[in-house]
Amino acid sequence: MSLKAIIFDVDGTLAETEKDGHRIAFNLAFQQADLPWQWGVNLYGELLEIGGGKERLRHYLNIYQPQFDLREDLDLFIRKIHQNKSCHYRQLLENNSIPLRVGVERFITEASNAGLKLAIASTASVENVKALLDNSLNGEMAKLFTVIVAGDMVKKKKPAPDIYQLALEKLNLSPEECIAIEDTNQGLIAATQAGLKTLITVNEYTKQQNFELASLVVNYLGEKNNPFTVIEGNNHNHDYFNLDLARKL
Ligand code: XBP
Repeated sequence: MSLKAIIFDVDGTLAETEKDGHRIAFNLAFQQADLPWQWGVNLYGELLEIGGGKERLRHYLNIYQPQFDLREDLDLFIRKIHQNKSCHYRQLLENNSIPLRVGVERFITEASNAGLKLAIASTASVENVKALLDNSLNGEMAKLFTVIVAGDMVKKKKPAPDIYQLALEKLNLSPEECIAIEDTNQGLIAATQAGLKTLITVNEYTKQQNFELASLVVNYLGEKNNPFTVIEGNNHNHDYFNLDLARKL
């Protein structure tokens, strides 16, 4: 079956938004609420095990702040902090946009020019996904994606396959006609369970994770003059990720 669409994860895959985006935004929201919490780079790496900003905060409260005297309803508290965090995140992107990872712009342009559909399947909230797209490629990036599914559009977040299944449904394609691009083990499990072949582009937070289900694991998509490093799998003699290699996965 021929390749018809590419489904992208967002945070960590399109851009390194976790350490310098979401993490900083959480800390600003804590400060704003007079909470003495600071999520350092290492702690944030541990917290990333939990997908979804609201779910991550709930986990942090349970595990790291069990004595915290919550004077209001827990769901309301989490919603409020997350809402403020999202405002800070969007502000950070507007003031100082986080660059796309190596090869992302080239590859999405190549795929789109070749008539393939592009989709997004993210655990982050839709607003935060759109904020990244609106602040990339001079505001032209969102237009390239036919389908954007994210956050609370499904009940179960990654590693559950639901978000990828929803993307496939909206694309009206079978998993054999698409590939997924991810950066985490949870994302890989989600995509694989939805029947998708998956390319992994690792980052500092995820490079030690288990990617044995992936078709190929590289450090980034790469460019002709900035080739990728293959970590696991068959690169079919390619130096960077392009459509020809995507069709061979
Ligand atoms: C990444 C996530 C998100 C972000 C925070 O999703 O797990 O939770 O860290 O975003 P993906 P929100 O890699 O699937 O794009 O605060 O908007 O949830």
